[in-house]
Amino acid sequence: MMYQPELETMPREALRRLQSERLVETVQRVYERVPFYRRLFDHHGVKPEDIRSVDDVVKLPFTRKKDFREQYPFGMLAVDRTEVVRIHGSSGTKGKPTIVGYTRRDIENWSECVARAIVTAGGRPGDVFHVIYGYGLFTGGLGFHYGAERLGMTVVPVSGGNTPRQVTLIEDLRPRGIAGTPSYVLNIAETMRQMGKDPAASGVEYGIFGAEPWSEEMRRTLEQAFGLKAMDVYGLSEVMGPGVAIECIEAQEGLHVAEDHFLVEVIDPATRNPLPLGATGELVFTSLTKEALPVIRYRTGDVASLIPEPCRCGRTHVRMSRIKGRIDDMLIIRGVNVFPSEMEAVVLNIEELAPHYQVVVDRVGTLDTITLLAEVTEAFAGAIGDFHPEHEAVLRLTHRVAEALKHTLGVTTEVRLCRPGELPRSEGKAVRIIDKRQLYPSR
Ligand code: DLL
Repeated sequence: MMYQPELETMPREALRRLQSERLVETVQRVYERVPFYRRLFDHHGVKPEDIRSVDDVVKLPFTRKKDFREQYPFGMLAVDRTEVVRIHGSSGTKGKPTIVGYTRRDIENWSECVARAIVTAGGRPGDVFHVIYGYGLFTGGLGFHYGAERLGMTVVPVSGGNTPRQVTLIEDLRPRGIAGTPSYVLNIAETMRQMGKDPAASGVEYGIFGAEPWSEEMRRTLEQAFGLKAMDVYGLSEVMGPGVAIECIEAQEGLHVAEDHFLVEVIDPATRNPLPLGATGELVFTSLTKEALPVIRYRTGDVASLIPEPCRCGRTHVRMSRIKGRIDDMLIIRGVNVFPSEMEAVVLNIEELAPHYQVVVDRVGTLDTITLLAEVTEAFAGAIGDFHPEHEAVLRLTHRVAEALKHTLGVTTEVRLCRPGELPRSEGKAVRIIDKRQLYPSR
C-alpha cells in the first residue's frame, strides 16, 4: 500500500521538474525574507536568478548547525514569528538548544510526510500505534503523533520512560506498530523478559526505529525479540524532524528520501565537493516546501551514501543507506577510519555479550584511542559465578572480543567487559560515545 502513490512513484524526470520549481521558489523566498541568507548569498556572489534548476544547487552556499546557534532563536525564520504555530528543538549537549519553527502548513506537510512514512513501513489506518519517542521539544514524539493521527491510526502517546507502563500498555492495547529509538525498545524487551514475559507474544508486527545510529545486527536482534519487522526512519529537526527518509517494508534496504519535499546531496566533508551517486560522504539537504524555516544545503554531519538502483517496492524516490555515523564521531586510528557504531555489529555477533555497549574515546599524545565497554550476558555471568575482570573466562572473552574488533575494523581496541546491568540504559537516544578528548583539548 502507498499513501500518495502519484507522488511516490512519480517518474524521475517529472520529479526533477517539480524539485526545480520548488527550489527556485525557495531560493527567492529566503533571499527576500531572511537577512541571514541574503548576506550569505551576497558573500558568495550568488544571486537568486542564478538558480534555475536542481543542477544549480551546487552554486549555493552551505549552512550548518552553527548558523542555527548564531541566529538563535528566530533569526532563520522566513515568516513573521506570529505565523509560527509550533517550536521544536534538539537537546544540544553544548549550551543553547537548536530552535526550529513551523507554520500551520509546515505542520500539515510534515504530518503528510510522516503518514506516508508510516504506510511505507507497513502501517495502516486503524492500527493501534504505540509512540515511544519523547514528546516535547524533541521532534520524535509529536512528529510521529501528528503523522499517525493524519493517517487515521489509534495513537498511544506514551512517550519515553516508565518502562513497566510501556510493557502494560503494549500487552493490553496490542499495537500493530511501535515507534521508538532502537536502544530503548531493546530495553523494553529486556524488561519484559525480566518480568517473565516474552516480547514476541505481544503481537507487534512492525517497528519504526531511528533517531540514533543502529546496525543490521541490531535489526536482527529487535526483529527476533519481538517477532516484528524493523524499519529505519531518518530525520533531523533542522530539516523537519522524523520522516525525511524511511525504509519500505517490501525491501527493508535503504531509506526512501521524501524527494518532493527535500533535495538530497552527498558531499566530501573535507573538500565540500559533491560526490558521485553511490559514494559515501556527508548528507546535505535543501528543503523544497518549508515556509517558516527553509534550509539551504544544510550539512547534516551524517555519513551515508545514495542507492541509485530502483527499488522493488515501485517507489521512485532515491534511497539512502543506513547512517554510518556522524562525522564528528569518526575516529582516525592509525590511519583507519572507524565509526563507533561499527562496533555494534561485532558486539551483537558475540553470544556471550549483551546488546549494551559504550565506546570511550581518548587521546594519548597525538593518537586517538578507543575502549569498548560491553556487558556480558546474565547467562555468562551466572555460569562463572563471581564476575571480576581477572577471572580466566572473562580474560578469554575479552581477548576474543578484541580479536573480533581487530578483524572487523582493522584496528586494535581496548576492551573492558562489564557486569550485566552495569552500563546505563537509555530511555531515548542512547549515549554510545564518551569522548574524553574534549576534557584535555591541549593534549
Ligand atoms: O532525531 C528526528 C527523528 C526522530 C528521527 C525520530 C527519527 C525518529 P534530532 O534530534 O534533530 O532529530 O537529531 C538528528 O539524529 O542528524 C542523526 O545524526 C541522528 N539520526 C536521526 N535518525 C537517524 C537514523 C531526530 N535513522 C540526528 N540513523 C541526525 C542514524 C539518525 N542516525
